[in-house]
Amino acid sequence: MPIDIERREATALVTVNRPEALNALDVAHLEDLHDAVDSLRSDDAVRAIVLTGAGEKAFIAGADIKYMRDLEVLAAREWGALGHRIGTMLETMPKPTIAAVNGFALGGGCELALACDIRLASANAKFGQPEVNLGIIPGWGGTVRLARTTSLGFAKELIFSGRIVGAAEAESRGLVNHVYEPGELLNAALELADGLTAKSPIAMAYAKEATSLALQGDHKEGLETEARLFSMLFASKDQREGMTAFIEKRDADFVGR
Ligand code: DAK
Repeated sequence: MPIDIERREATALVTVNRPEALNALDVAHLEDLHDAVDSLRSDDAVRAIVLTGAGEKAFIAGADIKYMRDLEVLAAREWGALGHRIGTMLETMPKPTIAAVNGFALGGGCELALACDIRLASANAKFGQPEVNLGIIPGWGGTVRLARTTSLGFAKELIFSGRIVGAAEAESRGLVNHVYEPGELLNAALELADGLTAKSPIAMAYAKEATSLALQGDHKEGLETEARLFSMLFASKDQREGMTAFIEKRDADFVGR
């Protein structure tokens, strides 16, 4: 299968499976990744998603350069739109998405990691937007999300120069949340995801919706959205259950309503 989906209770592990090409995304892999993310997005049994790459060398080494070389303008536009749809789904679906970056995350690979809510990396991970070396620019959200996640100056430096950075520098810039030894990364990502699946899914969805507004749109509107979502949770069973569980000194059993 181009993309493997492994369900581990409420966590879905999605693996791009093309290690012989460092998990570069050709049409089959990009379309399959789109369908996988789309189906998990609307599956209520799935409460968190971990995205990674097969093998020990790469997360995703970008869009497939051999495929893209002969694209014409309209086909390039469609190719860009498909990658954008995946990024937007990862970014906006009402459940957390975690990138477990286990090696090269270049070009489109870095962009898909950036579309996830949280990025964990192995110590051998490498990040970059080297599109400029191919005569193009990032086309799956990198120009916007890299700047929003790190800083405008750092994003411009990486995008203009194509420079590849290691995990330690990525961590120091806020591009990744934590760095692990390669053998520990996947377990750490799954453990984090499993922990998030135990929270109230409705509180998680609202937390993601409100926090995602932090760096976009109007500040006042963001605060109003937070206030609206916060108060709406007081109509949920999960708010009553979470607070009752605290008072009764037991674990909460959330139902997502
Ligand atoms: N595409 C196709 N094949 C790739 C690939 C890629 N991005 N990356 C690696 N491979 C393949 C290699 O061709 C090689 O296959 P064979 O030649 O053996 O058949 C195999 O993977 C192993 O790679 P290497 O032999 O090169 O391995 P090394 O360890 O020596 O080097 C490397 C690893 C990651 C430094 C090197 O492979 C590399 O530089 N790869 C390219 C990285 C890159 O430039 N990535 C960004 C791609 S551009 C758009 C929207 C989005 C995009 C574009 C347009 N529109 C809106 C239109 C996105 C663009 C990109 O992602």
